[in-house]
Amino acid sequence: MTIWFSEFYSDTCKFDIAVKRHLHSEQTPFQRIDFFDSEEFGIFFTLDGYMMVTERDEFMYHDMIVHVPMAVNPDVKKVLVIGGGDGGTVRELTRYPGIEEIHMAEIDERVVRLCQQYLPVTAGKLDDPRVRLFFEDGVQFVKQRTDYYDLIIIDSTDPIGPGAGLFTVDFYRDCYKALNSKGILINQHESPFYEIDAVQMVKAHAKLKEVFEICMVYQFHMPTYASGHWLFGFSSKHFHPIKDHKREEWERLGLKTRYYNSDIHVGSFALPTYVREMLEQAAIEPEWK
Ligand code: AG3
Repeated sequence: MTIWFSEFYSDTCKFDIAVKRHLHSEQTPFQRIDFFDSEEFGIFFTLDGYMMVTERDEFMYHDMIVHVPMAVNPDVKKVLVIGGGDGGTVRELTRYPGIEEIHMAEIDERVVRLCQQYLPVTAGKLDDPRVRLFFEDGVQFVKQRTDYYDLIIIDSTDPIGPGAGLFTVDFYRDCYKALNSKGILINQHESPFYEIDAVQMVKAHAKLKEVFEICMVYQFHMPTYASGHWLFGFSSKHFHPIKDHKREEWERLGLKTRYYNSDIHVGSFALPTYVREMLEQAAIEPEWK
């Protein structure tokens, strides 16, 4: 008998992975956490039934969430990661010798501890001396900082459950305040294809446009997320992701990456027409604020 993990992408469409072993299941005060082992994707974990990280494709997500902003401002010294309890984003950040301080505000300590146990390659740099973990709500955490970070990365779940507060105008305003005058904000920006994700994509863009001077969206291929087509937001006070792209400077760092490269950097901001149109039409509605 084969056991399958299924994630529904709509009422009539789902994605299945054959499970070799269900390694762990736990309900925390915030969410349900499950770890599985599989032939195709290796070990993977889900929160409230939604895919978060698989051993096989996490490099795509973590390359694109970190190296895009770092190739725009390689002088980043102070970074805040909100969410990201699996440690993949922090791992990529620790590869930059110039980064002095990495704060991570993760609401659920159990995600961190279980990823350290089951996904050590992803979580393996959380003990870097530059990293400080705060097991706090990111919404409250950013309120307490002003003019401090060069880069904030919102490595969140979808806007349901504990991640909902990370998709509000007030939260984006607090992030703006916590960033310095050259600050960049990267956010997990959902996906354009299935209705349920596309609605959130449009809302997030409309809200970020209210707050940041420069507000762009870039795409990447993510096999284990709905439709395989996922987005990050690049919002910024000063740097433009293409005009200020420091191609040579980043390449001189000599970082070996499996997904990101300088051509992908530029290409990822070229969006399909249907996505561009959805984003252009995104406008804030009073009840979203
Ligand atoms: N963050 C979750 C991205 C959204 C997943 N959504 C979904 N499967 N419906 C992953 C954290 C990686 N550090």
